[in-house]
Amino acid sequence: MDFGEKNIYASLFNECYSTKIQKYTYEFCPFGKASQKEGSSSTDLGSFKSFDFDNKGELIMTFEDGQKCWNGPKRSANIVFKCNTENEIVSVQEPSTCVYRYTFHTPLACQQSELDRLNDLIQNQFKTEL
Ligand code: MAN
Repeated sequence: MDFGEKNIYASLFNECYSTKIQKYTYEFCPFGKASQKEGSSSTDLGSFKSFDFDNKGELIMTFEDGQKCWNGPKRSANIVFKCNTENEIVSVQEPSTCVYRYTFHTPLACQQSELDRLNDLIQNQFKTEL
């Protein structure tokens, strides 16, 4: 498995994240399972299948073979990783019934170009203060 440059994504092993969004609490454990909870009931949204970069260079983690949807497919989830300061699920959509899309913020997804841009901002700030 590809854990990214310097294997940084391996640090997500055995971690789980969850966020309450309206009536559901959405959870996922990278390399484990994704679920949707409501009160004491939990619906399986799938198990970890793959870890790929899309055409925008964003990392997508795919979970498949979850609990079957009434009159529909087995539930599945795609987790889109975006560069930000905290590890946090910030939104979950259901673009088609029983197909879920999480947006997950993590500093692990920051590319060198984004770090360079931040560095430029800091340098410029410093210059104007001198
Ligand atoms: C539950 C939830 C929903 C899903 C429906 C489908 O209510 O899992 O997200 O759309 O089942 O019947």
